[in-house]
Amino acid sequence: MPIFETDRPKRSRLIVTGAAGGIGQMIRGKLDHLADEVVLSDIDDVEVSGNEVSRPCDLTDLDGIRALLKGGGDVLHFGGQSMEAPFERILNSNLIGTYNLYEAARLEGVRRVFFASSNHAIGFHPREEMLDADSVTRPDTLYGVSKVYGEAMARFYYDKFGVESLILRIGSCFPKPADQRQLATWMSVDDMIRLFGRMIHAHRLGCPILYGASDNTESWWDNSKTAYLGWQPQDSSDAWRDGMPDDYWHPDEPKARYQGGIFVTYGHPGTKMPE
Ligand code: NAI
Ligand code: 15L
Repeated sequence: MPIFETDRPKRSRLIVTGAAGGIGQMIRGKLDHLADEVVLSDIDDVEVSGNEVSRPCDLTDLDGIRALLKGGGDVLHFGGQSMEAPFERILNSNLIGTYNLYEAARLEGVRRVFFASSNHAIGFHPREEMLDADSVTRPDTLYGVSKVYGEAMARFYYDKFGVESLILRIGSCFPKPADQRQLATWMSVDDMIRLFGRMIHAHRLGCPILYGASDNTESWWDNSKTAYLGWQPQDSSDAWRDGMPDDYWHPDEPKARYQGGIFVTYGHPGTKMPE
């Protein structure tokens, strides 16, 4: 049954972590219709305008995250390590950081979280395989492992404490697709904003897993099991198909065989950040 936008009203507050990052900077300024006040948070202060306020906070600081979430509002959780990195960094920003975010949500009464997961949680599936919300995870990096952990944290906080999450395994969210692989994985920022709308206005969200890609002709992901949200991507990578450099290597090379692309070829990233 479709969920109508009138089901749950505009929020008084929307909190965005990772607001200084690539996606954070693309979405800011496009959230006014979803909330009266948009709270932008990253490690350092971020530039604000209109209905935005800046509240810097390190995700490793539980008290700081509690202060950020005090007063409620939905959370768009984009903060964290967004590439492969030594375990120390993954541990701090993604494992401790995600626990702190969900624990602060429970303690401060936040009911709804958008969790920015990644295609690297499933990156070792071959490109010929169509995945859906029930596909097993096959992380391709320690970074991908941290996203599987984040998805489990989201699910646990829903089942046990009722904190709802929309888990989005984002493909490649950039202004435009950068290579042949991204013709399949690309997601436009406007399609992401439309998804925030479904998440915020849905009367019941639950804890669905979705794949974050636009309406691209080449597709490895099937979102039909979460069609109850009524999200329909409207953009497509096809506009960039002609003229995209042919960088599809030999078809048996791992970076061409697997959905995670070049991430599957990375070696162990080490444990500690260099001094
Ligand atoms: P990004 O690396 O540009 O931004 C991440 C932000 O998180 C940075 O501004 C950084 O300062 C902040 N951050 C990191 N550790 C922090 C900490 N301990 N405390 C507070 N802030 C911290 O990443 P991007 O591209 O904007 O991605 C956002 C999220 O979406 C990430 O979680 C990433 O894993 C996920 N994602 C992004 C994809 C994309 O295509 N851009 C694809 C798949 C997932
Ligand atoms: C990700 O998870 C990264 O955060 C992003 O920078 C891209 O590499 C993206 O995946 C991708 O697979 O294209």
